[in-house]
Amino acid sequence: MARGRFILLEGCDRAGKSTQCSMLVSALKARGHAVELCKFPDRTTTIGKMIHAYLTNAQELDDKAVHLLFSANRWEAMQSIRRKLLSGTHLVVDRYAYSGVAFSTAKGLDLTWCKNPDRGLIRPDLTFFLDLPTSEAERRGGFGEERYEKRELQEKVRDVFLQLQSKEWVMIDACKSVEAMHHEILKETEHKIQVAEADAKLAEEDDVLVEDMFQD
Ligand code: NYM
Ligand code: MG
Repeated sequence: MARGRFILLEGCDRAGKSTQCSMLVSALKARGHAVELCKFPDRTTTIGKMIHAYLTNAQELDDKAVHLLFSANRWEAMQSIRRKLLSGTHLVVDRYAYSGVAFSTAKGLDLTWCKNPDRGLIRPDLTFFLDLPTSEAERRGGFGEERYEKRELQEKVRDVFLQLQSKEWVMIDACKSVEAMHHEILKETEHKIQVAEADAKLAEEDDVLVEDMFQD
């Protein structure tokens, strides 16, 4: 049996990631796949609550300390993510380590320093980057409510994201309609799943997880 695929959606704030994640989960479910949604930061855990307090300006924290909390919030989810993927459940993930590096580097921390705590996390099989010009993001509702939702910072964040781009990335123009984006994302995801299933049938070995985030 093929393990589940790790499908990541990344992008700046207000690009439409959460909408696309839930549409993708529903579409995959409707096609009979076992699939779950995961979101980072996961604000429900003890670490996630500290992150939430920081993001909503209820609490001040050193930039490096909060960077490590975001990373720890991913590490605390790894056992559960590994178990789900190995049992054949696909995961649609709303933000991950690329957001971690992009936001902290944009604030002025060193890029390599930012990557280090996330090294060895499970690597996504497919990453969609929802690309939206900052001027357009600003026009969308709610921009400016949380820490980081400022034009100058978002522009820097986008630059770092683009530096981090790797071969499993698919660029999505987030100015397109919700439906058009969904169509593209679903098509690429289904293709990825079909190839994995076909490979698993042919292969002698197990379909293994890759736990080498940022190790190349
Ligand atoms: N963010 C998110 C980080 O700064 N580092 C991280 O590792 C992650 C996962 O948190 N502005 C930032 C990006 C967002 C903010 O995310 C909250 P969301 O998706 O709006 O809940
Ligand atoms: Mg947000």
